Amino acid sequence: MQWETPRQLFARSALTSEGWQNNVLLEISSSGTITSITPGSLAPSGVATHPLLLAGMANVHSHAFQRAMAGLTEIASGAGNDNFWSWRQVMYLFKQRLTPQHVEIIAQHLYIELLKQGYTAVGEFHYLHNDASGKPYANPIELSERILAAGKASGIHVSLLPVYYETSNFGGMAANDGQKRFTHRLDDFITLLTALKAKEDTGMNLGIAPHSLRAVSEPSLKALLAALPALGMDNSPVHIHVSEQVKEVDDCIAWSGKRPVQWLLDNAPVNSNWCLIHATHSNPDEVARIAQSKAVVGLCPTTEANLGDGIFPGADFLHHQGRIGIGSDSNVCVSPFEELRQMEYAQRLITKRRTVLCDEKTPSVGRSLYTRAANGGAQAIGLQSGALAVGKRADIIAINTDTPLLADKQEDKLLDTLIMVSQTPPVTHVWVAGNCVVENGHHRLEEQTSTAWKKALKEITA
Ligand code: NGQ
Ligand code: ZN
Repeated sequence: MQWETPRQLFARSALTSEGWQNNVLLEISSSGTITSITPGSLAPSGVATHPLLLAGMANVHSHAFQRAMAGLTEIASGAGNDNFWSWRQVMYLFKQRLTPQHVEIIAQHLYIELLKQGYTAVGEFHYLHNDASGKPYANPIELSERILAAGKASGIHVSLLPVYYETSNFGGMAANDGQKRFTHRLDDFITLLTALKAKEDTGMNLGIAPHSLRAVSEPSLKALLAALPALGMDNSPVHIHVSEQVKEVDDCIAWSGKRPVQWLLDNAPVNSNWCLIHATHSNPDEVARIAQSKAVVGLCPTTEANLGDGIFPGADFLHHQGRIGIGSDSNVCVSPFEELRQMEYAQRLITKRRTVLCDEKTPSVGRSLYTRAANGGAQAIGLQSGALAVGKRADIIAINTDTPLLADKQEDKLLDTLIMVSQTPPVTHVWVAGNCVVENGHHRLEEQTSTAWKKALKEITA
């Protein structure tokens, strides 16, 4: 599909890598890179004036199919002990009903929603690989291709993170029945990576996701990492769920004598290519070590709240200059602004302080959260984006500031209001690598996609 590529964008105000600038003219190359940023310009004739431009946000962690079960897991079972693990049982049943067509339409619908709310890229932690009986599809990359098709149709950038999954718990325990759509043998997984690597182009980049230390044995994790250079993936993103639940920490200690983050940092070459998803139950030593590794912690505040995970020690991590990104994970929330608000509020509730995730250099909570998550998010999914700067991808959003809450506010106060105050999402335009995919709040496929989504949901829940 051809999207319109403007060569110039003009804004009265823009948050660039140099800070806030006024009357900014941005020029974009035909390949979708920002080639110049000139503050103090006049709007060229025929070029629209946007009130406010920001770098688009990367969503570092999504399980697209879970968008279709949002709201369906909120009725108590009656036993009084609903938790992450009982939610997971429901999710395992739900995913059994999904056909490849369902996977594609759910993802396409989700990606349009993400774009309309201001995300310009998504790290899809993709672990549905097999059919409902656990057999590979005739085309073993069928479901990965469905995700990529959804990305193409929507126009969002997809960083595809195929999941390697083999065990049900630490120490090589066999995968259970609920996990049969996820599992591979290591050589088959490497074949899958080879096939997907050949599809890597401007619209997609490939990483890997060993699911968790629970789901991947130590020898397989090491063999998988050792296979990356031959695949041309030495610098590709590596994402892993780690230390999300207390039970996972306890099980890891029982298996190895170490906590999960500690075990990972001791046994894997964690560096700036890595993204540790959740890392919720990290102790002060682990927090300092993650920051030092330059890995990004992929925080998913709304899902972590929804699933009763706990709260990551964010204040301590920022104090160590730790890098963060945000993920919509189970997709109960599709707004980057709401995700960041929940992140800050969780920190306030646990520290009993205000204005937590910021520092003297960037005292605005909104600006601190936004710039950290945009930069860290781009790093985590391997994209040159996350800031308005020459040489970065033109992943950009425009905000309507002519609303009761935003009018008459400027710069940091504007961003603080956008993030910390609940309001109608004011994103008007979204460009992904320079292509305009949301225009005046509208995506050209939204009506037909929502019709297809409703039909799919009917089939799935029938
Ligand atoms: C997931 N959800 O991969 O969808 C997990 C549950 C698991 C989150 N981690 C499955 N939020 O961890 O085994
Ligand atoms: Zn997850």
